[in-house]
Amino acid sequence: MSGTKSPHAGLTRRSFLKTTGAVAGAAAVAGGALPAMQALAADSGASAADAGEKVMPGRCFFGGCFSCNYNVTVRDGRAVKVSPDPDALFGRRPCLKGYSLPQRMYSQERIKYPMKRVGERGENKWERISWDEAIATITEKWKGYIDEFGGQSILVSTGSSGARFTVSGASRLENILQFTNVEMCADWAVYHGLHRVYGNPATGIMTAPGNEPFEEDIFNAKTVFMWGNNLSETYVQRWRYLMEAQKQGAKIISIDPNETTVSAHADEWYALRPGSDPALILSMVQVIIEEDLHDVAYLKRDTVGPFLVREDTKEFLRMSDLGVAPTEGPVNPQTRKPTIIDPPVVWDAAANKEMSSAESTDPALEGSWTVAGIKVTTAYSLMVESVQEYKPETVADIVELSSEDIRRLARLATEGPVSHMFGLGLQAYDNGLQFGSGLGLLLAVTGMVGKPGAGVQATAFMGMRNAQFLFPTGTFTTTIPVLHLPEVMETGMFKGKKYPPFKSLYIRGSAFVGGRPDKNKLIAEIIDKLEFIVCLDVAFTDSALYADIVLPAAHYYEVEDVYGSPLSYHMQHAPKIVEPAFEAKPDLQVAKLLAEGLGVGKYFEGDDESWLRAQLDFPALKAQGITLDALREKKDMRYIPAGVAYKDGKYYTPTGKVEFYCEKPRPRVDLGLDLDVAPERLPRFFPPHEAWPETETMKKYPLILIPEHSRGRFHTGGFDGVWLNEIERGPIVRMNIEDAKARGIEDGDDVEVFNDRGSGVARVVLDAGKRPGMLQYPKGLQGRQYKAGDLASLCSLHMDPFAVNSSFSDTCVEVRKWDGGSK
Ligand SMILES: Nc1nc2c(c(=O)[nH]1)N[C@H]1C(S)=C(S)[C@@H](COP(=O)(O)OP(=O)(O)OC[C@H]3O[C@@H](n4cnc5c(=O)[nH]c(N)nc54)[C@H](O)[C@@H]3O)O[C@H]1N2
Ligand SMILES: Nc1nc2c(c(=O)[nH]1)N[C@H]1C(S)=C(S)[C@@H](COP(=O)(O)OP(=O)(O)OC[C@H]3O[C@@H](n4cnc5c(=O)[nH]c(N)nc54)[C@H](O)[C@@H]3O)O[C@H]1N2
Ligand SMILES: [Mo]
Repeated sequence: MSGTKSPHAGLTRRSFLKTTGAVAGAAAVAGGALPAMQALAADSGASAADAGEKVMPGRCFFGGCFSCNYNVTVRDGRAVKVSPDPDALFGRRPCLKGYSLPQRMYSQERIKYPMKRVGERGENKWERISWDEAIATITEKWKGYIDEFGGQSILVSTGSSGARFTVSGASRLENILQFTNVEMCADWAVYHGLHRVYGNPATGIMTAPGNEPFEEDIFNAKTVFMWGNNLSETYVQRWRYLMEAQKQGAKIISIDPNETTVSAHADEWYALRPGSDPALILSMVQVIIEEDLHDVAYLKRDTVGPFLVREDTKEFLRMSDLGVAPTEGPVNPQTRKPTIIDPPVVWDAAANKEMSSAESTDPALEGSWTVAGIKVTTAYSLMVESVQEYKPETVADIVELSSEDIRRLARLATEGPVSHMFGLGLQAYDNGLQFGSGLGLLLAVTGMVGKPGAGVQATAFMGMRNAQFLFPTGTFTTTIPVLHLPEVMETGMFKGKKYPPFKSLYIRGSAFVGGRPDKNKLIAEIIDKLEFIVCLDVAFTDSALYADIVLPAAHYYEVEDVYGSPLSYHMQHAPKIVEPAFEAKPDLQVAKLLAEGLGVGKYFEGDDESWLRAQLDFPALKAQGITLDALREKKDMRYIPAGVAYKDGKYYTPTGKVEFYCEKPRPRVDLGLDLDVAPERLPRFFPPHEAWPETETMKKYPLILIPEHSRGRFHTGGFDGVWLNEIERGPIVRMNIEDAKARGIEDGDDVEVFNDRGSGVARVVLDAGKRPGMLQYPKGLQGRQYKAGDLASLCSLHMDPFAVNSSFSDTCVEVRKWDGGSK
C-alpha cells in the first residue's frame, strides 16, 4: 500500500490479497508490524495540509470502557487525527486507544471487502467477492438450514461492541428468525452474587440515592475498596477522579495479589492469595459482628435478617404456615399475574411473639424459637453462625494475610461512607459469585448502601435496549452460554430436551475465536463441526480467519450512532463523520440485506436514521427528554436509570428486602441442571477449581496465569493498532524475578507457556510487582501475532453452575524457555 494516497487507489484484488497474506506472515516475526507502520504513515497523507480539512466530534465505542468524546480531524474524507474536546462533559482526554483509532480504521488489518474462503478453514486464503454474491451465498445457505432445521440451527455470537445501537439493533434480525444466541459468559459472576442479595435490576447500580455517577459520588466516599480492579489501565478516565478523591481525603484500599498502579497509589495495599477474596470478605463480616460494628438498625429495617427460617425446609416461615391465607397484590407486569402476598414471619421483640414482618415494628434480629410446632431461627442468626467458620485466625492461612490485617480491613469497611469497586480479578474464578454475595452481605452488615459515597460503584456493562425494536414479532433467540455450548453440540440436548443441530455460526462483532476460554477446544468442538461460518467485523480477527465468508463492518466514525454509556449513565451521540472506508457497512445495514434475502425485509424498511429514532423511542428515555434531535444538539445527555435499588427500604428481591440469606438460590442462566441449592443460601468460600494448592492440575502446573486488560487494547480491539503494538511488541508475559530465576529465564527471553489445553510463546517481562507464582499476560492479540500457539488457548471452559461465567484467571501453567519450535 506504500505510496498510495488512499486505500482504494491502486489496490488491485491481487495486491490486496497479497497484503492480507503478507500481514499474516509478517506477524510471525517479532516487530513485523514496523513496515506496515511506515506504509501507513505514507498512506495517511499526514504531511499534506490541505483545504478539505475539518474538525468533527468523534467517539470511542469500546463497550465497557468510558466512551470518550473528542475531536477528529477529517481530511480528504478520511479521519486523520484525534484531539481532546475541551467542552466534553466527560472523557475529555482520549487515551492511547482513542488517539490511535484513525490509524486502525485504515490499517492493513481492516476488513475491506466481502471475501470468501478459497483454502482450508483457517488457512487464510481468500477471494474478494461482491456484497451481492456474499449476501446471496449466505441467505441461500441459511434459508436451507432454516427450512430444514429451524432458525435455532444458526448460532450467533455477539460481543462487547454491542453497546452501540447500530450494532445491538442488528439483533432484530436474529430475534425474528430465532437464531441461537451464544452468550459470552464474561463479567457476570460477581454481579449475579450481588443480584442475589440486592436484586437490583440494572447491574451494579448501588451508588448514591439519586444514582449519581461515579464521577460525582466518589467524592463523598471516606474509604474506597478497590478489589482486583486495575482502574488506571482499564477505566483510564475514572482514574483521575479516584486520585482527586484521594487528594480530598478519601482512603484508597487496594486488594490485589499484584502490584498495580492502583496498589502503588493506594493508601494501603493487601496482596492476598489469588482466588481467596470470598474468604477474606466473610472473615471481615465475622470481625464486624464480633466487634459490634454492624448496623443493627439497617439490618432490622432493610434486610431479611429478622425473618424466621424454618429448620425443616430452610425457607422463610410465612403467614400461610400460621393459617393466614395469602392475599393478591398488584399485577406483575412480567408474569401478568397478580403478586401473591404471603409475608414472612418475624419474632416481635416487644410483643415477645411471632408476627407478620409487614406488621412488626420491633423484630428480633437474633434467636431461635418454635412457632406453630416448627423450629425456626432468624436468617441473621444463621448467617452469624455460618461466618464463625471464617475467623481471621483461620482465614489468615487461606488468604495469606495476617489476622491483624483482616481485622484492620474489617474496621476500615465500617469507616463510612465506604465505596467498593471490583474488577475482573474477582469475576474470573469459580467463586466469583460468592464474592458478589459476600460483598452484598458486607454491605448489609455495614449498612453502606443508599447513602452518598457508599455502595458499589459500577464498573461493568449496563445495556439499554428497546424491546419493541428488537423483538418486533415477539420471538426471541434462545441463549446458550458459550461454556455450555460444546456439551449441547455433542449431546444435541439443551435443558433435557432435543435441540436442533447447529449448522452455521454468525460471528458478529465478537471474539468468538480467541476471546473465549479454551480456544483449541472451541475450534475442535464447535468451529470444525459447523458447516458454514460468517464473520462480520471491522478487523481481520481470528474469528474472521476461521470463517467461510467475511464481511466488512463500518467503524465508529462511519455511521451515526447512539450509545448508552455503561459507566457514566449517559446517552451519547456520534455523528457520521466519514463515509465507510472501502466497502464497509454498518451492522444494521447488513441485517437489512440479509433480511431481504431471507424474506423478512419488511421489518427493515427505513435507514440508519429511522432505526436510531425507533430504538430511542421508549418511555424511560422520552420522560427524560432524550431524543435523537436532542442528542444531536447536545452530543451527550445524562440518563438516570429508572428504579434505584434501595428506594424507601424496597429492593428488587422477591421479598423486597436485602436477601443475604437466599431462600431459593437460582443459577444465573438456567441450563436445566439438577443443582444442590442448600450450600448456596448463604455466601461461602470454596477454592478455585484448579489454581489452588494441592489440586492435581496445580501439582503439574504450579504457576497461575491471569489476564490483564491492557491499556493499549480493548480486548482484541487494538491488536491492529500499529503504534499500540510498538509499545508491547508482540505477546508478552509478566513474570516475577524469583520464578524466572528458578527456571533459568531472563528478561526478554521467549518462553513457552503451556498446560494440557494448549500453549503460547511470549516474551518475558520481568516484573518485581508480580506476586511470586503468578504470571500475567495482556490479553487480546490474534493467534497469528504469536511466534507459536496462543495464550488464549490456556484457559478452561470450567464453570460454577450458578455463576455460568468464565474463570479466566483459574488457569495453571508451567513455562520453559522456548527452543524456537518447528514454526
Ligand atoms: N484498556 C482496556 N480497558 C478495559 C478493557 C480492555 O480490554 N482494555 N476491558 C473492559 C472490560 S470488558 C473489563 S471486564 C474490565 C476489566 O477491568 P479490570 O478488572 O480492572 O482488569 P484486569 O486487567 O483484568 O485487572 C484485574 C486485576 O485483578 C487482579 N487480580 C487477579 N486475581 C485476583 C484475585 O484473586 N483477587 C483480587 N483481589 N485481585 C485479583 C489482577 O492482579 C489485576 O490487577 O476492563 C474494561 N476496560
Ligand atoms: N483469555 C481471556 N479472554 C477474555 C478475557 C480475559 O480476561 N482473558 N476477558 C473477557 C471479557 S471480560 C470480555 S468482556 C470479553 C469481550 O469479548 P468480545 O466483546 O467478544 O471481545 P472483543 O475483542 O472486544 O470483540 C469485539 C469485536 O467486535 C469488533 N467490532 C467493533 N466494532 C464493530 C462493529 O461496529 N460491528 C461489528 N460487526 N464488529 C465490530 C471488534 O473488531 C472485535 O473483533 O472477552 C473475554 N475474554
Ligand atoms: Mo469484560
